[in-house]
Formats: sequence, structure tokens, C-alpha cells
Amino acid sequence: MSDTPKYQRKIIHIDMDAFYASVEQRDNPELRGKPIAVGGSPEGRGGVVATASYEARKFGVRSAMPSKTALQLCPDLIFVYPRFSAYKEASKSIREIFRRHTELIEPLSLDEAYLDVTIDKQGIGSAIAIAEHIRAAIKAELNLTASAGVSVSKFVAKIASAMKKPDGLTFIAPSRVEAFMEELPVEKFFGVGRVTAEKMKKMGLHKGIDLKGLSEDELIRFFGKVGRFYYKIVRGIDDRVVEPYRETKSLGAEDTFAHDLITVAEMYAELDKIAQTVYDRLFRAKLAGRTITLKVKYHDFRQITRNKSFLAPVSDLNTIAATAKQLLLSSDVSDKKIRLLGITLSNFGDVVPKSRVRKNPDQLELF
Ligand code: DCP
Ligand code: MG
Repeated sequence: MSDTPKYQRKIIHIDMDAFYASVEQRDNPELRGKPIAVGGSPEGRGGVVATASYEARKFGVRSAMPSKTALQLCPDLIFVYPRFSAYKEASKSIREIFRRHTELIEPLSLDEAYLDVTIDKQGIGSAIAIAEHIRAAIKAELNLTASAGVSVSKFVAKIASAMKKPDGLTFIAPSRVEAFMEELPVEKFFGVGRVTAEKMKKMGLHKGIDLKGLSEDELIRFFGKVGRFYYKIVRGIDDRVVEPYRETKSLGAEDTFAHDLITVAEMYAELDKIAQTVYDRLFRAKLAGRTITLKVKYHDFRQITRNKSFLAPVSDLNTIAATAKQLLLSSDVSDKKIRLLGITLSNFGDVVPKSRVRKNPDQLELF
């Protein structure tokens, strides 16, 4: 490699095979060995394919394909409506298996994660052996299959995990990384969508080695900021670390004012703005919290917090704003000047999309 890193990392990328479909086939033996698609709509018609079993892929059925097209390609296709709780459960178990080998786990989705196994927690001996242990445990304990890529960086490990799907492992040795990148078709490069790939091909750039012929400045000029990444990656340099996911425990926003707030009307107006920011962040993070906390800092820097908890998680703008105002009034604002206000939500629970809440008549009278 042109820039030999000071120390070589060992990265594994694990990706479950036909994840949703495999969970469905595992849980319902009648679906095994058959072409199935997970997706569609509750009525059984319309919608798109979330994923297809490998038996259905032989007919060309793919993720994100309209169900109608999928049925034209494969008339015997069986549609299964998704059961997200089952996929989450499997995902949780996979992460527990990962954790036996490292704390450095970065999930990319329910079925995919990077692991940094440079430190071999169990003394298994090699990154390849660790990846095989993980795949074997997933098979034995969950009755599902996973594919793995093993190499020195996230980029190479991720490309590698797709190479022997399903149920395969691909290792790209450190000494082969640069040659591997030179041979890689441009559309496999991170961030290269269809449009960029077309543009590259028109410019006579088909593989990594063609990109290597361009200077860093040229790559940036032609493709924007991501050109800098291409420049490095094609030389086998990818120093992005595996960033362990940290659970969000609270989410909020606050504002310090240029002038101290004196009237309640001013305070309410600011709380409305802050509530909007908090609401937007919650929405993006798909979170709802049972506890709303108001923070107030007075002009003399004294600070207080007041909170209110609800029985069920809340995430709607009106409740957040109204609760913050209520907490403000209960905190004796009469003769005080305020320099900062903040709102935080915590005590998270999953947001249940309204469309998925089915009314069960037997449960309406719960007591
Ligand atoms: N998924 C989805 N919509 C998409 C792509 C994926 O809902 N457009 C869901 C269903 C998949 C899961 O995410 O099962 C994981 O996505 P992958 O891309 O890893 O696909 P699979 O695991 O299904 O198949 P593969 O064996 O190719 O990894
Ligand atoms: Mg997958």
C-alpha cells in the first residue's frame, strides 16, 4: 500500500442473507424452499417488495420492485406481510452474538454491521476465524445465515461481504487491497449512484484503476467533495473508524437569548420555537418520550429544571409546547429575567405508526 498505516485494523462486515424473507421462512416451514417476497400491502395487493427469498431472486424479483412487476416475473410468488417485531428480535440476537467478540460494533441497519476485531476478545486467533464463529453461532442459535467480509477497512469489508452471498465469507488480504480496488467497477464505489456511474463511464472511467489515473484536484473538480474520498479509497486508504452505536437517552434543544426575557409572552414565543426544533429532531429520530423537561437559566445564572412525565410516550408539537409552558408557569417566573430556555424529551419508547395500530375489539375494554 502506498501509505502503510501505523497499525493494521481487522474489520468484519456482516450482512444477513435475504433477511426479512429468511426470518419468514424460518418461522413458517411452508414457506421454505419457495419463492417469497416480504412486502406488499395489508390487503395483499399493491405495494413494493421489501426483499425476496433467493428462490424468488432467480426470477429477477428484487427489493423496491412494485409487487405487480414481481408477480409478472414470478407468478408463483408468495407475498408475506412484514413482521417488524420478529426482525428486530433477530437483529437484537445477532448483536448479542457480535458482542461476544468485540464492543466495537456499528450497526448500519437491522441486518448489517461493522465490527472492529483488531482486539480479539476471546483469543480465537484471527479475524477470519472470528467471522466464521459468528456465522456459525447465527446459524446454530437463530437458524439464519449471514455473509461476511473480512479486511482492513470498512469499505473493503463491505464490498467483500456481498461477494459470496448467500452464506459465504470473503477475505481480502492486506497485500491484495490495492489490486482489489484497482479492479473494482466504479458503480461499486461508495456514493456512486447511477448518474455518477454513467458520467464516469462516458469519461472512460470504468474501474478503480481508471480513477487512480486522476489527481485529487481533478476528482474533486469532476465529482465534487466526494472526489477526495475516491482519491483515498482507490489507494486502499479508508481510515473511517467503526463507531459504536450509542442509544439516544434524551433529545432536546435550548437557546440563550441576546436580551433577557421579561414578559411571559416573550417566553412563550421562544418556547414555541424551541419546541418546534425538538419536535423536528424527534421526528427525524423516530422517537417519542414519556418525560418532558424544561430548563430555565435566570439572568443571575441560577438554573432550574422542571419535568413532567406521561403514561405513554409523546412526540407531538402541541403537547411539547404546552407542557413546557405549563412547567414554566409553575416555576415562578414572575419577577425573574430569563437568559436561557431549553426543552428535553427522555424516557423513550418506540413510536408506533398509527397505521399499524389495529383496534382489537376485545382489548378496547381493558382495565
Ligand atoms: N429492505 C427494505 N427495502 C429495501 C431494501 C431492504 O425494506 N429497498 C429490508 C429488507 C431486507 C433488509 O432490509 O431483508 C436488509 O436489506 P439487504 O439489502 O441486506 O437485503 P437482504 O438482507 O434481504 O438480502 P441480501 O442477502 O442481498 O443481503
Ligand atoms: Mg442483507
